[in-house]
Amino acid sequence: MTRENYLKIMAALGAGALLPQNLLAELLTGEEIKRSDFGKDFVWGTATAAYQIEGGWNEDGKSESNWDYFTHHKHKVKNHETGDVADDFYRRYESDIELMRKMNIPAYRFSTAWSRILPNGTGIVNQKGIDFYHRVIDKCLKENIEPWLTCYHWDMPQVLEAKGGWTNREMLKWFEEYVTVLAKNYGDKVKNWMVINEPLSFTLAGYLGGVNAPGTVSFKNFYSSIHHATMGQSIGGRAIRANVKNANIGTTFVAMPFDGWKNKPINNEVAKRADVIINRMFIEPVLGMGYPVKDLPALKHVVKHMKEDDEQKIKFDFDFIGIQNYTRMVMKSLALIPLIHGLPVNPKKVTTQDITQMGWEVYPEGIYRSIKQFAAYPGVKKIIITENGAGFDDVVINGEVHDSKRTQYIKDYLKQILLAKREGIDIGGYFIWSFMDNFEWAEGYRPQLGIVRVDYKTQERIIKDSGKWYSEFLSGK
Ligand code: GCO
Repeated sequence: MTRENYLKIMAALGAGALLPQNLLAELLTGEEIKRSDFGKDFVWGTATAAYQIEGGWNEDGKSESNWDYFTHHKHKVKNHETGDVADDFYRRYESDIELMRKMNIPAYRFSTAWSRILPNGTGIVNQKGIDFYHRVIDKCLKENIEPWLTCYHWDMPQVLEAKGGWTNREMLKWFEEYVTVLAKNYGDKVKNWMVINEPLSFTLAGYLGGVNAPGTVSFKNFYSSIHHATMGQSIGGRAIRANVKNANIGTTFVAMPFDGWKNKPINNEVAKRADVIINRMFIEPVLGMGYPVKDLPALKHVVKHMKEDDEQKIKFDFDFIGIQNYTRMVMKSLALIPLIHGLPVNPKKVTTQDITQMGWEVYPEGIYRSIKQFAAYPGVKKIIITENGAGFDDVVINGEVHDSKRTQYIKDYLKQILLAKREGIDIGGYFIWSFMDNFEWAEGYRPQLGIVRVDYKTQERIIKDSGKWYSEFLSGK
């Protein structure tokens, strides 16, 4: 989500002072990181999501998804762009996975499109959809790339969204059925699973902010979808546990630190409220801590949706927690704004560092702080960085992309991850967002977050300098 969209949402929602920079980080300055610094078992990968790369939106029995519907009918995406073709991964998955291999990338995080698997949302399974992901998974295995499967990265069959999607409690059954189909079909081959990608994003941006599918602007929808998505995490986790032997099960969250502008108490309070919404709301119930209502009384509107047994069913013992960090936000009080009573300050005011195409401050310490915050929960066993990356304006010069800012970004964030690891936190892996440029939701195709460039006219791929750096780093010791 861009900063502008965050602002819109924060404005609807109700949304700092700079913490001193992490002193310890200075210890790392100048040190070149090596793959071996992270240990032998550390998982290195890149990530994508179905709707952002696949295209083939109505091929082989796939039904219309909520994102197909949203891009075709709501015209809220920049330049009215759609994922109809995207990176054409549906046809090019073989050469794309071969490219990953060529780049020495050992793990690939991708998601499946519910609308390919169960076009009606529930019921009849579409064998051609099932087969597509078998081919993707088999190709990964053949190339010695470990598949990491995300069950839900924001796209569902439109028939279900039309019934309210995550705002409808029936979703708990629909979702369980879908995840069970995935687990039963792919469980022999795929051992690493993530249930839901960033529940915050589709509940906040989709049901309240109106900028993602389905595009509603409703507190009522927001509150009900929060509870059902939170439950979905555990329900999905249990469905995988029941059907996949030796599964490594996680789920992924937005993770970013919030500071109060100029460290003023009133702004720090805003930062605390934003922290509840963005970082705490979806994980704490799963860990058995309940919704953080004490720190944000408005969450009583979420709790209202709890039914008998939900308190038990909402818990799940995840093997790992995926955290996705790009930036941090500095918050300033604005009483009129509901819920959070503040807004993020323009990052230009808080940093002299680069701002990415998404309007996000480059803030490497943020990933360290988020890791520390999530690792502090006693119920969190292991952390995996399931997304991190940056969008910058890339230029092709003689068939090359010299994206030095992106390479520097990745190196600087990796140093901070190493720092947290050296403090004894169990961090199991790192996935760059993204393997290749792709459809960036409400922003369309302008933001380029890939380490591989995609020319959308020709579908040509060019490994950017950042991709070359990653591949060299991975081949090293
Ligand atoms: C997310 C999604 C990705 C985005 C990426 C850049 O975290 O928002 O998982 O699909 O493309 O984060 O915004």
